[in-house]
Amino acid sequence: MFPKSFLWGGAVAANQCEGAYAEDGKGLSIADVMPRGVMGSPTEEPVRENLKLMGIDFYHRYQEDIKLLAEMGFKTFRTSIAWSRIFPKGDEEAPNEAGLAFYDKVFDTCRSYGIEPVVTLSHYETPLHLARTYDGFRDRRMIDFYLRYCAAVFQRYRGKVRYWLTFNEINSVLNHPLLGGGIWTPKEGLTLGDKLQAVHHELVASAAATKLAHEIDPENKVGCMVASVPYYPATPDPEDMLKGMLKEQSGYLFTDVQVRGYYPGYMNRWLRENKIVLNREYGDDEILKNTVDFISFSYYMSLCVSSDASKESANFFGETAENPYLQKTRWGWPIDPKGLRLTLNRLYDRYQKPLFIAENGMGAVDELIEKDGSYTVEDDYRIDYLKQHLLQVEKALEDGVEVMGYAAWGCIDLVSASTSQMSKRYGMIYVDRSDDGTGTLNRYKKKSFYWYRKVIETNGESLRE
Ligand code: BGP
Repeated sequence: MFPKSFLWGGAVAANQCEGAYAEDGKGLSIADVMPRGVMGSPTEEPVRENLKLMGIDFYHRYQEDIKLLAEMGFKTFRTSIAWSRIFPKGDEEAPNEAGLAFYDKVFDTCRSYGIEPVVTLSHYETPLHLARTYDGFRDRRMIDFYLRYCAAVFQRYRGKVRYWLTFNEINSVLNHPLLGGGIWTPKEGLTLGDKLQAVHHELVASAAATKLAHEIDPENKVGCMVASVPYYPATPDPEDMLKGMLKEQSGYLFTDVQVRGYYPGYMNRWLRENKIVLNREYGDDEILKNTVDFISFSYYMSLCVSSDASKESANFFGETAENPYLQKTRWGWPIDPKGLRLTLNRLYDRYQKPLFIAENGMGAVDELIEKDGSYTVEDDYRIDYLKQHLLQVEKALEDGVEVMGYAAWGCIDLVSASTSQMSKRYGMIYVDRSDDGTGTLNRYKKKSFYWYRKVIETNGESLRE
């Protein structure tokens, strides 16, 4: 059974839906120069092919969009603040009033429908100037720029926003340094030490932001946000098992620090083995003790590893082995609902903190059809995916795990983070826009819209129908 207070809802990110990339004083962000997501190199200037420049025009249509989410019965809406709307370059002294005013309207609209905003402070959208001038979080000065931004929004939205996430998928900086850490130097030019130094700066920034949020409003609840991927051993060979454990440590590193307040022992082994000396300043350990109130994570898949190199192949997710028990999405993401129950249990066993599923969903190609004089999408595949995952959330609740809520990723279609495509859709609301940028931007309700509305209305009871 889902608790009465369960936060049903969905999630988006500013850079993938707002558009209006240069309006009302907004500065450029890294997303504005990544026309191919992580699949290609960033460009010097924004180019027209970059679908994120217009996104789904949420900037001008937020009222219509939030109204639709309210119609589905949303209790929560996770979005991010585009840092470069508030501090266009990132290192200014004073915030941009027009940017602040925009989010006042967004959060007020949510509140008018009784929707609780969950706000990510940095979701793959570091101001471009900070990336290019400072090499993002490799530079310690980023901590102060980030905190200045946090202070401005914590003060401005005091009482309007109570749930904050410090960095989206903070562990992504290891694989995607530009996306996760605003690091302009190409990935190939970075050592593990460079990346761990940036990690340290982000962790200190996150902990200091947590402290600040609590000082500005004791009602604030701050969460970390990690991409959670369980790694399964390809066989019962202890070597495979161990490999999975080591892989998982590169994710746990972040939650261990953000939830426990200090670096785990295996971090010392990493540093020793790779001969890395981190630059840690006096006082950092004290700051790290400001731990989060809850843990949020994205869950899309499990992956499989083998100690036998011939069984692994290089792909989008690194070196992984095939899992013969799982189907994949069209983009090759393994589908594993039971892995979500496993993840929830593992995180809860490890930390005993409330968990919030900040993202989950399936990217798919949808076909808009005409039905009863209107347009819709018969997305039974999406309904099935979400249903199977939510049934596992319910099982985790029965296991005794404290789950605060569930936010379906891309509840309204938006531009993909990894590929920058529009055709990789997650939504329950269809947005008429194609990969070539054409389309009316009209919104249409998919079959999953009505399905999710019923799930929320019955507090999960209808999942068992
Ligand atoms: C997560 C990101 C999101 C989002 C999602 C789906 O990693 O936090 O921003 O986009 O993945 O990924 P994609 O858009 O690449 O399909």
